[in-house]
Amino acid sequence: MKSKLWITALIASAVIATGCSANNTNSESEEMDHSNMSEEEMKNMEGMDHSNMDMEGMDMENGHASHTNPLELNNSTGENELALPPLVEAKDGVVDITAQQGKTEIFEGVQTDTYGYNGSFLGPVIRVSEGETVTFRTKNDLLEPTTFHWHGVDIPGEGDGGPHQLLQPGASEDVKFTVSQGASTLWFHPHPEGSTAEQVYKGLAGLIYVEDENSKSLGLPDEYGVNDFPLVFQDRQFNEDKQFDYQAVRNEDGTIGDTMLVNGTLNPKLTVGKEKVRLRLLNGSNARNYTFKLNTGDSFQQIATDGGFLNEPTEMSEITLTPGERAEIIVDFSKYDASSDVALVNEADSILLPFKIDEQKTNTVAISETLNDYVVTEEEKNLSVTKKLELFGMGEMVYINDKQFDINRIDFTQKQGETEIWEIYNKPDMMGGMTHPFHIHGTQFKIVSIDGKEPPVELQGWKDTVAIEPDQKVKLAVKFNNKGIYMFHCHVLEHEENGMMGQVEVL
Ligand SMILES: [Cu+2]
Repeated sequence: MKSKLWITALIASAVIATGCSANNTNSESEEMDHSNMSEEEMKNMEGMDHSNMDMEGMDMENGHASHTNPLELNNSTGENELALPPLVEAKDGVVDITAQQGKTEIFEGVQTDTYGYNGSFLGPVIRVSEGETVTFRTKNDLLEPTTFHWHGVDIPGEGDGGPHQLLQPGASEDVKFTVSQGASTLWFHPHPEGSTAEQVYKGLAGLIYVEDENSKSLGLPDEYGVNDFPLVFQDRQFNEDKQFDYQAVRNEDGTIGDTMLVNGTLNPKLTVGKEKVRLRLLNGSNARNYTFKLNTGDSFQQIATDGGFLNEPTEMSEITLTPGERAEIIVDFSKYDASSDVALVNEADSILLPFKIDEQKTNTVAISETLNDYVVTEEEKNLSVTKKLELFGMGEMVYINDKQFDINRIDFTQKQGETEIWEIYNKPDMMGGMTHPFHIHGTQFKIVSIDGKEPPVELQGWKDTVAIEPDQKVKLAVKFNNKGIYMFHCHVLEHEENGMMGQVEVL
């Protein structure tokens, strides 16, 4: 089987080489070029059984290579006001979170079968504060096993919700921990081995806001749903009946779609005041990357990375997020008026989220010039590399250090509270390779260097997911504050599922 797969992959590689760029961007829309393929090869491909043998890096149904995110995104018509997830806080120290199935009217008059937390689709925003001891009372009301993984949360391994903590249908579990990290926008999603990608695709994803003393004193817009908005970006592909048919559209190199949902809303618009507004961006997609910018060409300020504030608001004209990554930005709408055509767009100028300006709503906030005291110390810069990881492959043949995930194998150990330098190299393949968003559970790390250089200012902050381009070598300073077993993996969910994942045990 293995050798057959390799041959298949070689054919596929040869075929898609023409249309594949080294960068996994979504700016291109292209059909696969079959011109350099022999008739014999074409016949073989047509006769192939896709049910148990997928073409690596290639989606035969749609006739294109996934390497380049070829499905173009729709433009939001802006006909629907953006859905705002319910904001929940602990009551008597407890937050109830139930994974359930339901039906959601995404398209007018049509019920789509979906998954959600505490509702039919997606999840709430759970707001906690640093120092607070909280119990997440999780319950699985699905008809299949799931887990509850807290992405970016500094939490003991036994509560992390990795593949070891499978919750059977009908089962409940309390996850109690003390919030020990600063203000940040984190998220949660399932992580069961073999069905993470499909469960997320159907709607299991929610946000966690951590607040602290600092975040309240910075003058940042922080009125939820007024001048502080969560934005969860997910591309999906619906079938003719407007249903998710994940298995039909699954792509081994990352499932993408042509239909943009923001907070689960199709064709969304967001009404904002003529004022500074804080947008908390999450790339919650299985595989698509986004480069966010304003259609006006105006810049905005980035204030936070995955796990906390940047030291200063940073002027940006665009920002790229790979799956799992977050950023907080401040957009100053005071220079626009009700007639302005302002929208958040993607790199290829597809309209993601048009804004409507409500001129009656104004507020002058003075945002602090200093937000954080993040630093990569000289000591951390001088530490030698103690863990080396090599990411390689595509499709079903994705590896970390030539190995695929085995739940019974611990790949590394690390001591609690000790900083180690992890060096991660994305080894290119014969086609150049693709960007892998590399994520470590249970910690926020610092990027020490990218190809030996200091990271750009927008990456000088706490991170839990880092985009590593082909042939790039990234050094991370990693410290775990808790003990237990944690996953590290590519956050292209299909890559993770295909084995691009390992385990570190913190002792
Ligand atoms: Cu990957």
